[in-house]
Amino acid sequence: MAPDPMRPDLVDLSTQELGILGIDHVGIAVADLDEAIAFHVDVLGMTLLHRETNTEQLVDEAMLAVGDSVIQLLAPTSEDSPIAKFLAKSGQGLQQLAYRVRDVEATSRALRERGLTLLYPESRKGTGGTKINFIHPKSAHGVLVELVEHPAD
Ligand code: CMX
Repeated sequence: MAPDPMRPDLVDLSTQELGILGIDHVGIAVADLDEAIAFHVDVLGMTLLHRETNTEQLVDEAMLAVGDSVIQLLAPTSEDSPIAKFLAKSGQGLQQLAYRVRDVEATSRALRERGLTLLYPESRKGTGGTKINFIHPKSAHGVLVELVEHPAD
């Protein structure tokens, strides 16, 4: 990224220096998790990697492998779930783009310093023992961006 002459206070950080390692997964909001898993496995030939309920995020979710990539299916467990709100407003579809990061607190801090709105003051529990935070879609060209730190990274 070229230095911004209007913001000499900002250091010229690359995605590597921000600790953004690559795309972790793409998340799809679905109404019925079993039906969506069956479609992705039986029709599209993907492999079911993992399934869990996240009581903090109020979602039933599944991770599926497609080649070297992963998609996440998300169904609401209650009317208060962000996924329930998304389904009510937009219907089923792409809900989030998730980047794998080395250190979610460090990346969140660096992005806040650059004026972005992060949803949580501290990271929360994500899929499979990960730590997560989100960039609000209004700060990221209309995309809900999840930052995911894996325990092994
Ligand atoms: N992608 C893009 N835009 C979105 C969006 C999404 N997923 N969800 C909401 N928006 C837009 C709305 O359409 C709305 O836009 P307009 O003002 O132009 O109509 C705007 O964002 C509204 O934002 P808001 O009033 O602040 O909040 P909402 O009640 O719509 O909630 C959000 C949005 C992102 C704060 C909420 O969905 C949230 O907290 N998400 C993070 C948690 C989450 O998604 N958990 C489930 C997944 C868990 C996991 O991945 O493990």
